[in-house]
Amino acid sequence: AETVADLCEDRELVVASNRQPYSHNYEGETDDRGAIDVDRPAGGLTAALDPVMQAVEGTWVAWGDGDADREVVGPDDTVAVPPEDPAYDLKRVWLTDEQVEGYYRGYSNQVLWPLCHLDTAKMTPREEFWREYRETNADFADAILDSTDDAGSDPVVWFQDYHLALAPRRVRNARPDAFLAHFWHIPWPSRDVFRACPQYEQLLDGLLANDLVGFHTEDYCRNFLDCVEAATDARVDRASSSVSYRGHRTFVRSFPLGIDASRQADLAESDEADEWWAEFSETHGIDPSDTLAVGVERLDYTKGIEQRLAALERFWADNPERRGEFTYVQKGTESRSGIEAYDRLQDRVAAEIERINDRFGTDDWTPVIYTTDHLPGAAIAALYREADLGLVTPVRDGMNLVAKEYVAAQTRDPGVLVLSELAGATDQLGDGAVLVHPYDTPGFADGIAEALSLSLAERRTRVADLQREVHAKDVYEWLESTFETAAAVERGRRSLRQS
Ligand code: GDG
Repeated sequence: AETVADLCEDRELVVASNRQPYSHNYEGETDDRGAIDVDRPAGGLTAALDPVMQAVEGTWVAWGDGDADREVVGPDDTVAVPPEDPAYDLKRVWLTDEQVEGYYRGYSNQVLWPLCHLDTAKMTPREEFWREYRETNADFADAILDSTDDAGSDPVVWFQDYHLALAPRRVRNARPDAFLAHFWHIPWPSRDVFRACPQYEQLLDGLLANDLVGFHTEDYCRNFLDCVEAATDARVDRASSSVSYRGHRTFVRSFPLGIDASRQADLAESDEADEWWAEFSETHGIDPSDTLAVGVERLDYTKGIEQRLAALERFWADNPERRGEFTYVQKGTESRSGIEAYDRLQDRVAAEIERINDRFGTDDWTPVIYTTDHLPGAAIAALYREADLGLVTPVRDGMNLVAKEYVAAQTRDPGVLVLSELAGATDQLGDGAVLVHPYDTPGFADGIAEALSLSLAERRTRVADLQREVHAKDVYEWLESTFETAAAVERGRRSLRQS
């Protein structure tokens, strides 16, 4: 919070993201308009940013959803949070059904998401998706401007992710004095892939209104600079990793996001984790002597779940002695349902698991235990802790925080991280993991066998190395380095203005 306070001094800090840090809901049945409940921050990023926002008393602009969210806001659409000790403003942006369909489910998740994960065949660039995306970005920008109107000069605005690529330009036009930063949580594709998007120029124009654009890895930064160079008349300076465009300079930097590693380790050792595991292992007949692998994700085609199931099937086929003893737990929460690619994936994953279980399963052993439930954090930590292998094998992933959580949760007999070459996290964790290629089924199956063969001493060394990395580069370090860089860029900008 100190680094953030340094940058913000007497300036207003505004964070803008699609998802809100707190959501309000009616208790009990949906049509019971009685007491209102608050859902707490869930994700690691929200949990890390929340105390910072409390310390600097900023404003968080996000999509508000539902009647209870509406009931608690004031005339400026703002509610003070956290509820028990209000410290900062949550300003809600309301979306029409058309906006939810076009901006969120449409352009964000059926154009930008597949584009940035190099799956252009899944792109659905409908005209109305783009229209709603533009309008919603304008709504976000207006809400941001509204919340900075009466603040002192030079507000600091920090945009999160691919939902808000256009908002920075509109804020910039109205507030040339503002300091604008953006963090992009998913990969940035190479320039030939990026061109597959019909609106590639407008997207770059929006993002280049920022003073600082952050990505998880150096590769994504380089791809971004390549795109800017190929598609605009901007001047790209590789030495300083910056872009001069329309009289404005944008710095491009990598900030690999981390997790709250200490919290994850504590969760893994919590009573709640123990209790959940006792019940889960009992229900599914898992013995302490069994070998266990785990996969934790949203059901998304980027996560490589089908490819992983193929490799596991190959492993059981090649290693019959492991049947009855080596079990895989897949936690796959439904996500973005109603979008065809996601509905089809859900069906295929369920069918594949059923087929594999029919092929190898016996009266007292199920090869793949499958749950689509959203589990409490302690349950996820228990799964990580108990698993001998953490299978994190996306076909493409901006970072992948599950890989880091698995590492941090190895508080007992250390397990092995089996990691895809194609995850952003591989830059940091590749050395201590067993690396596999998600599409190389036989190689992947061999990787599983290799991971299972590692000695205790070898597993300890690997986990110790990985834990050092995950604890040193945690989410708090990420915040600090982001704001340190932002402050340095801002100092440069001011001295330029004065000269
Ligand atoms: C995007 C990028 C990037 C999952 N199921 C449950 C649950 N989870 C939690 C995990 C983890 C998080 O969700 C998933 O984070 P990832 O990073 O793995 O993936 P995305 O959701 O795709 O996130 C990604 C990230 O943004 C951050 O920049 O790393 O590359 O795609 O924390 O533990 N948590 C609980 N119950 C569940 O059932 N409590």
